Amino acid sequence: PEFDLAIRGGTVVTAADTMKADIGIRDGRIVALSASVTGAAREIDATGLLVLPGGIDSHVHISQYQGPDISMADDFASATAAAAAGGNTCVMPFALQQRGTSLRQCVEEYRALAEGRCIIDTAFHLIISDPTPEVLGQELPALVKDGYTSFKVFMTYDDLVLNDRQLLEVFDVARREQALVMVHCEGYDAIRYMTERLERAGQTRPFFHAASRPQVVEREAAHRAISHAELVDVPIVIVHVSGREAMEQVRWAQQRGLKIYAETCPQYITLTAEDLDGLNMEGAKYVCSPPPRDADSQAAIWEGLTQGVFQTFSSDHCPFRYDAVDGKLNPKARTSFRWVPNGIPGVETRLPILFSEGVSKGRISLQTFVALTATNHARLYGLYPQKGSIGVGFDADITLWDPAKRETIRQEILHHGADYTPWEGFAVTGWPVMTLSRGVVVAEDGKVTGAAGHGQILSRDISDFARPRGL
Ligand code: DUC
Ligand code: ZN
Ligand code: ZN
Ligand code: ZN
Repeated sequence: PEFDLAIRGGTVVTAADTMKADIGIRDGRIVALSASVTGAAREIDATGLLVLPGGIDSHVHISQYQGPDISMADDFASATAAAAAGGNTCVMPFALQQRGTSLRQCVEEYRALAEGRCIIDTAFHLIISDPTPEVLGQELPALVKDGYTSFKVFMTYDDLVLNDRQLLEVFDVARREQALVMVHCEGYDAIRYMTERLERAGQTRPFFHAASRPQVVEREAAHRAISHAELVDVPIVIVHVSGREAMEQVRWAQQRGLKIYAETCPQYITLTAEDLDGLNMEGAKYVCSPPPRDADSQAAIWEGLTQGVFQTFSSDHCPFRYDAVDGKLNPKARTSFRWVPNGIPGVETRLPILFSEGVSKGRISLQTFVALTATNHARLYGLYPQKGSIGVGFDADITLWDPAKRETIRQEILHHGADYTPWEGFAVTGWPVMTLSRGVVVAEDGKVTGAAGHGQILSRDISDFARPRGL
């Protein structure tokens, strides 16, 4: 047969178009897109379904080292299984440099954890916590050439924070190597000050996590990161923008012609700081950074999503078990919010939440949905045109989507390693029915069918979006 597989009768959606078309697949790639594709060894009937580029989640944390007493709830097998069940075909986790260690060695350790375990394709960003002359001068340039073309830096956290000079030095390397820097914008000193003030007042429940890092803390850091990026003339991505104030900083910078890109996440359109106010310690289930804000901020995030301020909508999947000594309620966490690990699980629920709240409720088009969940991730991080769209030559990374299916998000239907979901009981319209990774069905009707090891570890190209303004 001419094709290994044909997907027939569906409605193909890309970031540009919606069209009735059949897809022909050979050797894991899309080789035909036309009104009718026949002559395939196998056919999938997509009548009544949307045929979408598989979701790409460019911000997930998997098996990331959290210190001696805390463990992440997912390994590469469970995280990629959950991702596949949620309609994703590619995830981008982080290889974290621990201070005092070689970046290259850290990368090899994370690769070893992922090797042979992934169900869908995976590509690592780097986290730079110790920008020594060796890291800046040799290791980073070499790693960029090896396909690690983006790295994240933090403006807070004891073990990760970079000072302004270090931030500038990393930006400078990024400019020279045309790598893309993702910046976690929250100010270290302001958080320390607020945390100690709250603790002195006995305000230590998880609820006060949000009060310890209000919007002004994120806004100030976003402004500082943007200003440093302007000084160096380097494009950057402001990740996990949580509310109006940081969104307005990004919009202001974009209007000035700066190459400032931005990401937001499901928690910032669906949760608020009130969710941290659960009975007793339940609020710990919602502790993430930046924290969810309020209704006005949710409206601002929608403005940003519809006006093009945000290029990507990622999960920031960062899973910890709630009821576990190495998770949300570790012994120290019971004494103060300061010790509750920051992060929530969400890789499996990202697409349904944005589809339901965005497309089904008429806030965004199908094209915007695809751009925000797949195409822009591939373009921004150097996987385009291998991934991120449906067209001849792309990997056959495809999700069949039922736009009318109603589902209620519940822990019992999910595949992640966490023991809860922040969206328990959340009703959605629109759900993935089948996920294909390079032409192989890896999830179908809520069952993961892909084999660990099918997913490959990808290296990425230099991104066009990382080109400085002057070049
Ligand atoms: N930053 C992230 O990107 N994820 C989880 C926690 C954090 O601070
Ligand atoms: Zn993180
Ligand atoms: Zn972060
Ligand atoms: Zn994150």
